[in-house]
Amino acid sequence: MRENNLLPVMGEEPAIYEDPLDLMDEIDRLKVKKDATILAHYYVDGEIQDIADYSGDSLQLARDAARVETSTIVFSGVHFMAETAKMLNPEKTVLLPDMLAGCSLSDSCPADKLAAYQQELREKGHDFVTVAYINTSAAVKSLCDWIVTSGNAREIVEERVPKDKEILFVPDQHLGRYLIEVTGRDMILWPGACMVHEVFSLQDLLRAKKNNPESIVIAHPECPQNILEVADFTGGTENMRKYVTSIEEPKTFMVATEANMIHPLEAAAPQHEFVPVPGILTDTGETCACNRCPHMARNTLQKVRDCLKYGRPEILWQPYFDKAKEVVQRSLLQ
Ligand code: CIZ
Repeated sequence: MRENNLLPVMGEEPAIYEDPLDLMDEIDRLKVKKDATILAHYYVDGEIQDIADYSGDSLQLARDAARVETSTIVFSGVHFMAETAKMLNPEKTVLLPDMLAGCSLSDSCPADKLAAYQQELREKGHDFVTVAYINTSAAVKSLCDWIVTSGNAREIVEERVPKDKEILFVPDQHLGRYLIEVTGRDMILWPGACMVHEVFSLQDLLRAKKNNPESIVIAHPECPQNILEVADFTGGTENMRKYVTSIEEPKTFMVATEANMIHPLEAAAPQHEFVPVPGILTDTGETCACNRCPHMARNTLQKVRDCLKYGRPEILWQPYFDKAKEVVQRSLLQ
């Protein structure tokens, strides 16, 4: 159970304490009354993952969203994920518990800047396709040729992006660098990074590994190269889950991704111990709890209950969704 139910998120007023078990019961009742399905990303609090109808990574949740039959989808995650759900199932009312749940990667690549850069590259004679990580706004997606997630990026780049084209990869430079390494395709990289994966402490990871040489380091490809170099396994969240379940003998895993990922890993493979890799505050050199995404943390049981109860905040259809939808469908559903 989360102990910090009373803690405010990013400058908000502290919430009034409500018993999490009562909230869960209320959410269950409202879900039926409002004909809703709850989707939760692996990076939200474990208690929200537990009450969700489906939990998973962006790829799986996008596919789940496309198949939802209830009239309402509550997407407990961040804004770009709820936009994707709306594009894939436009007739549904899609609710996001907190409209301010954004993404540092998405913010690093605004649509107007991307359009200007694409124009500049064309004027310089580059013949390229734009491949975007799913962590981008729908406006950015509408300017791209392919959308990838950490779960299908390698496959899309290897099997579907024409070999005779250059690739502009946005917005995550670390995932892009990893893809260059595993696919052998050259890419022009946008200089974005995830605020959580950018700050893992290599020093702490090496110390932990030295103290426990038998431990296995699993890292997300959004991590910088220095972390991936010491990882025994690199993969997105769903691949991490599959990897740990494939090992029967109890092990200790050092996990270099958002710390809430420990919850589905423990549920899938309870024989193992999972230790979150801490982040580092670069200006002070001190370790911190920044392996938690502040945007994902905006999702609380109270906000899930409130959005079910009041039917807002809602993701509304935008004109650029039509173009973005084509790219998303082609990339994630076919
Ligand atoms: O694709 C996703 O859901 C993200 C953001 C990370 C992951 O690896 O699942």
